[in-house]
Amino acid sequence: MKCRKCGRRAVAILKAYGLSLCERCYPEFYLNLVKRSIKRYGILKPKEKILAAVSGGKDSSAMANVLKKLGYEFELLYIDLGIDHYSSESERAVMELAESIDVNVNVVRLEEYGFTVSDVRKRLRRKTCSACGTAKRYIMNRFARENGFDIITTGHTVEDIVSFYLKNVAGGMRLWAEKLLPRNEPFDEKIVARAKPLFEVSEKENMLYVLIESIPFTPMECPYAPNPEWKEIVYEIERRKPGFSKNFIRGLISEKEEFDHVKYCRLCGEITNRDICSFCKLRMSF
Ligand code: Q46
Ligand code: ZN
Repeated sequence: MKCRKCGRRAVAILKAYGLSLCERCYPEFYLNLVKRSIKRYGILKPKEKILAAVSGGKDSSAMANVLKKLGYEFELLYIDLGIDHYSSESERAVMELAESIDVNVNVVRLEEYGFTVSDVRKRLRRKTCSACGTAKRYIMNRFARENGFDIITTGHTVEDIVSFYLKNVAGGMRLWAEKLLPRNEPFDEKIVARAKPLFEVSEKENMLYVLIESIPFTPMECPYAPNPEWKEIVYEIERRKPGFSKNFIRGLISEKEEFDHVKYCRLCGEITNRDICSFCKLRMSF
């Protein structure tokens, strides 16, 4: 297959966009993709002091590189969770990444708080990921606040968001959760805003970007990672219906926006998201 832009051999076959690109044209496409979402959803604001949380994996490494290329000023935060070889390998990748983009990197070790994720694994076993998530959120927020950062960015992808949503719905949990939004504003002065610059980007797109651009990352997976069954479901739907995940989250966001802008019908005063409610509109046709 040939590159749609220049006719060279295509390496990126992007079914969601009906597009094939070569390794020279793909990075530009990717940068524009992220730039567009940041703008469209107001994910980052000018002059914010950004703390980019990185894990050493492909997604957050792609995020840090793209923020740099788009001209943002930021520092990195790596949290050493104390997961044996996985943590040391991740830290090595983060140090290489920081050097490649010439950005300051901060390291916080969970051990400083008296335990590691491996300790959690030994004692609480099944709750490893939820405890690890609690520790990461706590450290990110506290570090950012104490060091004067305005916003924390994470490398969450479109698959993270869609799989989280489906899992919640299937488990009978409430549909609306902060985790689904591209940006969360703080509701208290102790909380630092959070943003997901890659929330419209897929893991495959990140992988292509880090490989083509030779961005340092580790392919190693956390040994405690749970069975990725919900993500596999999302990949399977995406395989059969290319573009599903992106359309899905765009739909979620616009639904949320409508929800946030509750209005009252000009004619009857009932709740609606327009000027005149659909019932009154219906009545008007009789
Ligand atoms: S939560 Fe669970 Fe991750 Fe923590 S214990 Fe490993 S897999 S690192 S994203
Ligand atoms: Zn090309």
